[in-house]
Amino acid sequence: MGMSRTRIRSGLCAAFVAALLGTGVAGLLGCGGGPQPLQGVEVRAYEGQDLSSINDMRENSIQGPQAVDLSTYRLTITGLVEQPVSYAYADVIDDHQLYTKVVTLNCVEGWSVDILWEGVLVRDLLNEAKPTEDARIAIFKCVDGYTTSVDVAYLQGRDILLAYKMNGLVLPSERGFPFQLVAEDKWGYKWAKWIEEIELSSDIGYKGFWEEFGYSKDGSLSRPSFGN
Ligand SMILES: Nc1nc2c(c(=O)[nH]1)N[C@H]1C(S)=C(S)[C@@H](COP(=O)(O)O)O[C@H]1N2
Ligand SMILES: [Mo]
Repeated sequence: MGMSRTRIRSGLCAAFVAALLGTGVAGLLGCGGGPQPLQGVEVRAYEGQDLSSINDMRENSIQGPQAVDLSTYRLTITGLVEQPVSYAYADVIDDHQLYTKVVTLNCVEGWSVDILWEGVLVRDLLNEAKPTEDARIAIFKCVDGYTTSVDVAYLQGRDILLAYKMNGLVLPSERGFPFQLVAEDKWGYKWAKWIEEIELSSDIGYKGFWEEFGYSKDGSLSRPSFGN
């Protein structure tokens, strides 16, 4: 009797999760345990600070919004690493400490947004892949063909997030689902969206998509965005 009730409940739970597949929230919901998130409402203030809205961001990505299928999606860490890794979406989120932080994204076009980001530390993922001593830069490769790079030292010396949520909601597909780099203190073009590969390289002359057009490789907000 008790057995069959349990079976019905877990069957319902599986059906519930199955119904959510494709919306980008499956995998975030465990069955049983803590509170289950319902359809989300965007957080607009955090510890007394007003936040921007997801809708304040402009969509000007090189190929428009990308639809990523989680059933085939992998995030890989490749190149100059001792241990190449390949994560499913849930591996990234479930197997690593999650952190939140309010960080401002500034686009060179003159707009900015203050957003509460949630994600894992890029450093924690790199530690699993073990970059070799020759690795100087990390190239972020995205589903839309976009690329950009940051120094390995920047990722290892600071708390840099790979975000899967913004303002409390799973990243919408136009905002980079499943993952966006929160490239704190760098111009928006360093904030790679729809990331599928992080390649470690020794090529300090490497230029990503906008860098090829003359934008700075370093991309620090404290320096001019154009030229190096
Ligand atoms: N994959 C990918 N990531 C990208 C871009 C892009 O075109 N493709 N544009 C960049 C630029 S120029 C900015 S300002 C930010 C903006 O993020 P948003 O479009 O979500 O506002 O994403 C960055 N990341
Ligand atoms: Mo931008």
